[in-house]
Amino acid sequence: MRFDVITIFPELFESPLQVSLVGKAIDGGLLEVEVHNLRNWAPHPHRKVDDAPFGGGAGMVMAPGPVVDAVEEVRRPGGRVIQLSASGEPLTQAMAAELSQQNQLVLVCGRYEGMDDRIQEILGSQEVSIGEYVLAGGEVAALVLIEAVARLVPGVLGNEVSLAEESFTGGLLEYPQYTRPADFRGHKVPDVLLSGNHKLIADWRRQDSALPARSSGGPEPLPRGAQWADLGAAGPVGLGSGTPCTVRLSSFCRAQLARVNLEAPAAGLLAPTRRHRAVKSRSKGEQL
Ligand code: JAH
Repeated sequence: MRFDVITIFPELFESPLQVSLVGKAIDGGLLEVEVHNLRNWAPHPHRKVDDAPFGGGAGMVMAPGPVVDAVEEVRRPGGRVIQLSASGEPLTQAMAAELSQQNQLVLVCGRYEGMDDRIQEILGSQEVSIGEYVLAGGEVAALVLIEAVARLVPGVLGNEVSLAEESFTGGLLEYPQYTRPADFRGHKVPDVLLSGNHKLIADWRRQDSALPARSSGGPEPLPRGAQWADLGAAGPVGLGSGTPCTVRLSSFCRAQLARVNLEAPAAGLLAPTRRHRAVKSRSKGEQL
């Protein structure tokens, strides 16, 4: 797989592409990443890539000329163009998996207050966000995307077992992990993990699989008018799409929440809980 990055700060990509998994994948020839300086396509003698916004307002806008020229030069047939943006489509594990099937991704890193809208229009690029916050530019977001996608390219992750596990969990579920020492400053590793009983360990890990953290932790209102049911007992839960379903919650409550989310992810059904919250609730008798 090949990435072409368009940026005014190619230096930002130096060490992140040299080390760790991505660095090794590049060394091993599984991944090609070419970083292009946008100013190579900027007009002489000033090599300016920005200009004032039509209609007025603060700051500068990335001009369309250099970006469109750059992408048209580096893009190969079938290559996808992605603009990293604060308000694009959210990068998810599912999107990363889909992107890892592509032959080429051209990543356009904006700077200034944003990019001329005609860049997206002309290139047909997809706008992708790694989260709802404003960065100084798209470079760090592009690195995040490269890392998330690269490790899903066949052969890049040395340990294919991890990937198989991820396909089961969607890549987001994890159970708490521990290594030696079994007692660190009086904080002990759960006994079950030292028991050698693989069935018990598997059960414990299923029950204790942590859901992805949300910013506030705990339940939040469902979209489109759906309501949270009382999750302390069996009860009706709105799917958001108008399809009702019932979730029976037992002592495996958290694992079941995880499973429902896996089976109906599009419904945005159940807000994940933070691990520390769930751990606390376990000691209070399995109530969320
Ligand atoms: C900021 C152009 N989703 C994170 C993200 C990505 C890009 C930008 N901000 C946040 C950005 C300034 C100019 C892009």
